[in-house]
Amino acid sequence: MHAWPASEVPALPGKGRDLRIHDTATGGLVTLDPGPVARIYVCGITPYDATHLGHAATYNAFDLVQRVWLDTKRQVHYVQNVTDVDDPLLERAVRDGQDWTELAERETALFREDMTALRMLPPRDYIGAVEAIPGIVPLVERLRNAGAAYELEGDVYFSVEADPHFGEVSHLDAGAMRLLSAERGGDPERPGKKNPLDPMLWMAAREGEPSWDGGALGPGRPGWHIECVAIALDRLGMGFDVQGGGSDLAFPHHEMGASHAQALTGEHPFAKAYVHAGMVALNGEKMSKSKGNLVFVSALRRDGVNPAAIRLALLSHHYRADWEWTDPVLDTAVERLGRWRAAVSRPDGPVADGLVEEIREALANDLDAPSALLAVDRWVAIQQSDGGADESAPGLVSRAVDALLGVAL
Ligand code: 5CA
Ligand code: ZN
Repeated sequence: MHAWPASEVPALPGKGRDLRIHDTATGGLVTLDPGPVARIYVCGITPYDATHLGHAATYNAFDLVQRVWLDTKRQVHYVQNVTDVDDPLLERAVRDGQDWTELAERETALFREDMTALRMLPPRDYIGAVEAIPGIVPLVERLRNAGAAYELEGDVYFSVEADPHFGEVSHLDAGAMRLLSAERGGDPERPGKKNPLDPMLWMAAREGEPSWDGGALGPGRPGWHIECVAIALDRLGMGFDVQGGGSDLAFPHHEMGASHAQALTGEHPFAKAYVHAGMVALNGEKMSKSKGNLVFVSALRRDGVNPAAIRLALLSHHYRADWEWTDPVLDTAVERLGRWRAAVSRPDGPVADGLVEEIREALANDLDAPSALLAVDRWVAIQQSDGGADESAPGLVSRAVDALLGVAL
């Protein structure tokens, strides 16, 4: 699958700092030490509805990770999937009487447009679940041959006992796991499973649903977690730097994915850090496609809202916080964008080298974008009150805000 075009990342003087970030598995901050090519896998959308601000906030967090790494003069191998076949997508297609492939293609195209408008850097590999199926089948066969998977009425389940590290990503107790499993695509109540938490690896073909050749597994379609594992192992291999997504993916998705990969390879860990973004709410509830309480990026753009203002609204919240989208959040961002644009269009300003370091410091400290915005606000305020004679400063500020925060002034 093709991704979307990259916006240019302006070069900055000096070099950024190594990223310290919160890792769900250890429950604290870790300083990442990627090689010359940093490796990150970020879970992509299930394309049955347009990009909402919750998605945008999560992808914004991982775009910052990529920008911090680029600023340390590393390359970044960023992989993202598209869950272009799964229960909710098929259910939505049936509900609306449309072809599921057309629905997925249309919403993925809109997602690309939204990401481009928001200046999110694209992944190097953008891979759909459907195109990953030929790589998924042999992994499921291997798990079954190794005794880490079993068959139940034609479906194949992963046995969570096969991974001695199961539970070490989310650290939940069995009761919480069971509840979340039922809420998030699992089937803990199904009779005949060895452990109620065991997730499906391969679902035998169902009447009226699409299916693919599964070799010895028979025709069917892949489970959700193995999709991301197959893509990540194929493109990045074990022990990559960051597995990313919203906090609702910590369990079961990232827990199960880690266990699949660890059972397959006998190695640990799947990812060196598991990084999770907070949930964006609307009217007091998490924005979600299933609830329908959504603000779409494309709708805001259609209403004439500048994508740079949307991005500033996202950046004004710490990525790990749960927060609420409200009109004042956007109004503040629109006002800030105007102030910043006016400032960088002036012929001179206060020396900005220190500001660049402040932005770098804030982002390296667990992606503290709100502090980075406040640092820019301070430079703008000093320029307004005292002027400043450095003719190169407005250009430097503009380049730093673009390179590190993805906001074009
Ligand atoms: N396709 C799977 C991942 S493999 C999936 O979860 N798709 S999704 O479309 O439901 O979500 C895409 C990303 O947006 C996930 O990382 C999810 O955690 C995040 N996300 C969904 N809703 C919100 C929200 N309200 N706030 C913040 N992030 C959200
Ligand atoms: Zn995923």
